[in-house]
Amino acid sequence: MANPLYDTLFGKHAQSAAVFLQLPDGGVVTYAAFLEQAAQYAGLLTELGLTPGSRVAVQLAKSPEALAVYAACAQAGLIFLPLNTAYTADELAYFVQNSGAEILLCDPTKTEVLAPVAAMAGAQLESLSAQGTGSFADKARSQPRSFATVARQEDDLAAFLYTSGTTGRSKGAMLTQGNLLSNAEVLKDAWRFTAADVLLHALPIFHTHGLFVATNITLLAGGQMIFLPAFNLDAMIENLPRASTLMGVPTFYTRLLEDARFDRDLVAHMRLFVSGSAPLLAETHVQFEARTGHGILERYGMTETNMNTSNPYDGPRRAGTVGLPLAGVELKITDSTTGESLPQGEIGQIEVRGPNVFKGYWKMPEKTAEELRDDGFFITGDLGQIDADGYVSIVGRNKDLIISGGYNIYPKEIELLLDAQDDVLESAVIGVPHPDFGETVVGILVPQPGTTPDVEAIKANIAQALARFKHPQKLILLPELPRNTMGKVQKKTLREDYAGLFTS
Ligand code: MLC
Ligand code: AMP
Repeated sequence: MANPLYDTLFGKHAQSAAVFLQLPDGGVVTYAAFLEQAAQYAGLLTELGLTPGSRVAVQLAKSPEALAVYAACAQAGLIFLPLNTAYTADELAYFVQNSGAEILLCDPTKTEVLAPVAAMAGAQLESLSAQGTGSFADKARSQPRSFATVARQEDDLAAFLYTSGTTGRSKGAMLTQGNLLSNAEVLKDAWRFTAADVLLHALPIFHTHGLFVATNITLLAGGQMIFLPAFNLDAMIENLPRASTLMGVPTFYTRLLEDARFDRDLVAHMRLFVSGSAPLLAETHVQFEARTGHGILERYGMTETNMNTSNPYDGPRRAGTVGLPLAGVELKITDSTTGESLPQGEIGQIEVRGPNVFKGYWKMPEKTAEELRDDGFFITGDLGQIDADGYVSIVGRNKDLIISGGYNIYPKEIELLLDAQDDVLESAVIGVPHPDFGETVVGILVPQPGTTPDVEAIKANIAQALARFKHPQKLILLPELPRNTMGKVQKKTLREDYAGLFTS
């Protein structure tokens, strides 16, 4: 096959007049039209000097155009690097520089603030809006509507997704064509996706869940997506009657359950509800089933591995578990000190191996070696256990990570910033339970002796540096941090002390 990812997900639909995307304004995008658009983008990216293996950094609002850039990258053999639209210019600078992206695509409203970012990284800057305007769109219009697909192999890189680390520095997870394809194929079968499916798509398309899970499976099956720009309760209620499946983070489901319009009749025709990216509370699962008669299918994955486990399509979907390893995925529970496998039933670190597991972190061989073993097992940083029937439960994390509304937040990144603020001696950032986001961020500040930090000034500095979803919802001053006898900060104590901040 000339280009496995492009041919299998996109190319086979090139002549298809079937609908791919349904838009909120009532418009539709057919497969053929989508792929013509992608071909024009592939032509332009090539004309702009990008060659197979070049990185294409994009910070674009969710739209058919933004998705077409993904298809264009696949067709031209370029590495797609999508970035959260909430990232600030400071955050973006690191990604563009670190990845060596040759081009940064952004919204036309952001070109001024991002021009210095692109210039510093030596990247070209082009703009593309959700309405199809901007310099990139203008230049693409004169490109041919077909493009000679660049030959690639399964082992060639298709995408970089940045994921933060415990040291505070983000790492570019390198995903191959084979990683993405193998997972899409397994999930399409496991979840029985067909061309008759209409997926209600309200997730962002810069992360694994919305891009590689939801979109790739739909493409593979030849189905449709109702493509909402973001999650909005009214739009969800309005569109559910036309959908057959929904994929969401737990916040989607808790928000739907809070709305009286969300009842059994509204979703009686639905085939499947999938949840992932963060723990779905067992009580949410139970409440959802009682309300709708549908058992949410919970699955477990991550940026570096795509999906690892899933509850069964047929068979019990067990609340509080993430189901069984997917076909082709090996999963074991190991002792975090020795790395040895633990007997069934014991709690330990989750390790996975399979065609879904990434190639490593871009230009970070030491980090890669720490997490990806020579024998191919990836140490996920999640703690879990396997029951007698093979169902996996995630019981905690071996990594200092907060998941808020499905977004990962690494405390170290925020602590480094807080520590650098005037009159701050040190800080600790923790996640505490939150009714809407599952967890949310709280910052604890220890003042320099004899000083009182200016909390408002600190908040302003955080706003300048970090995406909104990473901002601590509360900053608390404490005279000192709890430490154990070794001097290590006891975050567990802090989490217990502040557990009721947002829930009681
Ligand atoms: C938005 N805000 C958040 C937030 N999302 N704050 C914390 N955590 C979040 N997740 C901010 C907004 O900027 C806003 O700030 C305020 O919180 C309230 O906004 P909102 O309107 O209530 O939120 P909303 O925009 O509706 O977004 C919530 C959400 C969204 C849950 C719909 O965050 C979302 O789509 N999350 C999905 C993330 C995702 O796709 N994760 C998959 C990762 S892949 P202000 O200042 O304006 O009030 C992965 C692998 C795997 O993990 O297994 O899937
Ligand atoms: P990310 O790095 O954004 O891909 O997030 C991956 C992390 O999300 C995993 O390592 C888990 O900690 C968490 N995660 C994903 N799915 C689930 C789930 N169903 N239940 C609990 N945690 C999950």
